[in-house]
Amino acid sequence: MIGFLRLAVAATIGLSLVVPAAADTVEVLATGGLTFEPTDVTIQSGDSVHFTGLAGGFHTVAEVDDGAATSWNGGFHSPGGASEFTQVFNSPGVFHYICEPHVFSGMRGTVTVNELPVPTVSTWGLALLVLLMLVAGTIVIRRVKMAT
Ligand SMILES: [Cu+2]
Repeated sequence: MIGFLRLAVAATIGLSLVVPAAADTVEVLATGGLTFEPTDVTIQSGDSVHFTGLAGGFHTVAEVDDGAATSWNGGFHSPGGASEFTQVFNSPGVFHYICEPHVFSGMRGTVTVNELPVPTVSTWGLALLVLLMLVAGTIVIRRVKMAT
């Protein structure tokens, strides 16, 4: 019984300390007004941006260097004629993109990707750990009392 409790407590500590952050997906809409809404988004490393509304307005999504209008740099690029496009960002940095047909109308945006935060102890993990420690402590105290 005590061996099982030790294992349970150790597993709880391990699980509560390493809680991977779930990857998020941010929505960006290519509008009829020749804008990306929102124009600038900030995400965490590992998150995605989902671009929609591309086909209706003949929009594209193409990464460019440093926000320049024409320096297509071979980064992410929506397939031609796609109605939607998803890009996963696994590296921190600032990524500028344009709509190629409408770049001179100012149709552009940026994705700022921040470093993934250091994992922290989750509230539920901590609560479960405290509960298990209370149960284990109670059992140990009862066994000590029974033995004496
Ligand atoms: Cu466009």
